Amino acid sequence: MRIRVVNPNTTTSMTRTVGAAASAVAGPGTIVEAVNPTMGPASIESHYEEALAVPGLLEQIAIGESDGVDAYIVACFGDPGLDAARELATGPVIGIAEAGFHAAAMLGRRFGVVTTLGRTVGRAHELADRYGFAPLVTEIRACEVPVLELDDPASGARALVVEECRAVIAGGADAVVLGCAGMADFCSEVSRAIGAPVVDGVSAATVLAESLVRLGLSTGKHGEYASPPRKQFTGLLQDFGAVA
Ligand code: 5HY
Repeated sequence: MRIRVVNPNTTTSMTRTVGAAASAVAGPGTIVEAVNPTMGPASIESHYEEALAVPGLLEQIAIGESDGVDAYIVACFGDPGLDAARELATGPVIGIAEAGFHAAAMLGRRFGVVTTLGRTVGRAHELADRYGFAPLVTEIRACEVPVLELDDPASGARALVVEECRAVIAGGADAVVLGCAGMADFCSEVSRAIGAPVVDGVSAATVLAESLVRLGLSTGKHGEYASPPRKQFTGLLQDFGAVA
């Protein structure tokens, strides 16, 4: 099977990070392809950047459909464009927040989240609510390291994430979800440091996508996620009318 991991921002080093995380857990029969748009924000840390990342994400989904991809992962913790991607895709489309929450919910009574900037905490709460996990979430904390500084040793990101994850466990959570695709390569180190389960949404989404494909399951296309109606688009988006 072919799973396409779409990093919706345009930073190729993050695309390599999420591709490596997905490939590390994918089964022998799974081909993992990590991609990112050529247009859009270098990172997604605001509603504005999230909105402007969606056209590039959808372009990658459309390309995946013509390539015969079996499932997709939206590798950004805001799960940007997830619903629109499901309208374009045949196979399952899984967001890393969605996957992380589902996995963490099976590891204990309650879980917490550690994300990047405090301004993205509200979005994470909104997603937990949408996916039905709000009653299980103890808290959502921010390490206050910008996405693009996570892999800069000078940022002290790893130590800060450990500190915030330790606080989440001290606060009564049984597990922690990492709130950024760029933290995917922190997961094992942080879990060892705090002595508690830490979930990386990229890895969780990969194994969930594989399982759904293996079960022969795909996105339901008879209702809300049916292909969008064909329509004229103009200006910068003029080519998106042909995508649907
Ligand atoms: C992510 N932003 O996973 C989110 C993290 C965040 O560019 N990739 C990004 O801060 O919401």
